[in-house]
Amino acid sequence: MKPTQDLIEFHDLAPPQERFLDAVLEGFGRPQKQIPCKFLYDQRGSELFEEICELPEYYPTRTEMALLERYRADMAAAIGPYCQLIEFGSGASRKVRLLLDALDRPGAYVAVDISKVLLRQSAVALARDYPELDVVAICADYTREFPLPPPGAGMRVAFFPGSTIGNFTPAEAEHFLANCARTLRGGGAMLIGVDLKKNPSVLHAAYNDSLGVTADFNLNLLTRINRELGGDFDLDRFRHLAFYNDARGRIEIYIESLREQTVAVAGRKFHLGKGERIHTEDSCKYSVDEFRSLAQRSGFIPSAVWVDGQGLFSLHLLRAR
Ligand code: AVI
Repeated sequence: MKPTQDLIEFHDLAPPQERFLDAVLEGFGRPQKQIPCKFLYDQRGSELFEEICELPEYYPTRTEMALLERYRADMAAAIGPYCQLIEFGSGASRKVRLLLDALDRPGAYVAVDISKVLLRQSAVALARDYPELDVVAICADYTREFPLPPPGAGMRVAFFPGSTIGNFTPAEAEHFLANCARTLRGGGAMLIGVDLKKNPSVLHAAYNDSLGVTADFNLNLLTRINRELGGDFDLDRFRHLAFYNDARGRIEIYIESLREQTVAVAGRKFHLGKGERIHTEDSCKYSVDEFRSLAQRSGFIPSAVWVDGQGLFSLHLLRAR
């Protein structure tokens, strides 16, 4: 068996970490208190998110997997042989295997993720299972520009599943897609998973699951502040709040204070009124046409789109101009 270091090419391009403390102090200083959603994903938060993906109410993961399984031959036909597949936020590199199994002699897989340990483990495991594939792992923040290996003989394809694009504001999404379109220009394409607008009761259930896993995922931010920033949040004095904002087409997620209270973070005191909310995440939902327009504005030519029979989730193939 090849030694691990010979199986993959690894590049550490991780930016100096934005300090959690700075983000919390800055966010708590705003009229609408907020914490950027990327801080939800510490070790425990990532584990809880994996649990969310298995919940009966959380349809996106299984619906997207089913779409990939059902239509991957069409996707592979549109992509052609020897492609270079670049996955943003590759995590455990699970979904990409469905695609790799259908592709015609894929040339290279470039996994990009900010979580170094998971990235390396998953890339090595994948390289062992796909010995013909060149596997490159890049530890980077994919929302910023970073160098990629040169394209190969086939199409360069960016893979961005999971509707993570929904956690960006529409303006951020357009900016991110425009950067991708630039990277992929000259014949490249993007395959991206996008959660669809639907009956709000389905969305409400997906973000307010009956086991309370999403609540734990959200409130874990306070546990993280207590542990890492010397916070004194009493979790019993807060609750998870998630609802669909119809006008803005998004699920909004907050931590709500159940009473008037003062909390400390790194020796600084903050007042919270009863019912006051800390904004922790948005999850934007798009109709197929809305997303195609967004992609077009970003420099892509929308090509095929695959949607499940219940109209829950979409996978778009976008061609770069
Ligand atoms: C990662 N992201 C696509 C998830 C979503 O559905 O917006 C994050 C999430 N937050 C609560 N549940 C899931």
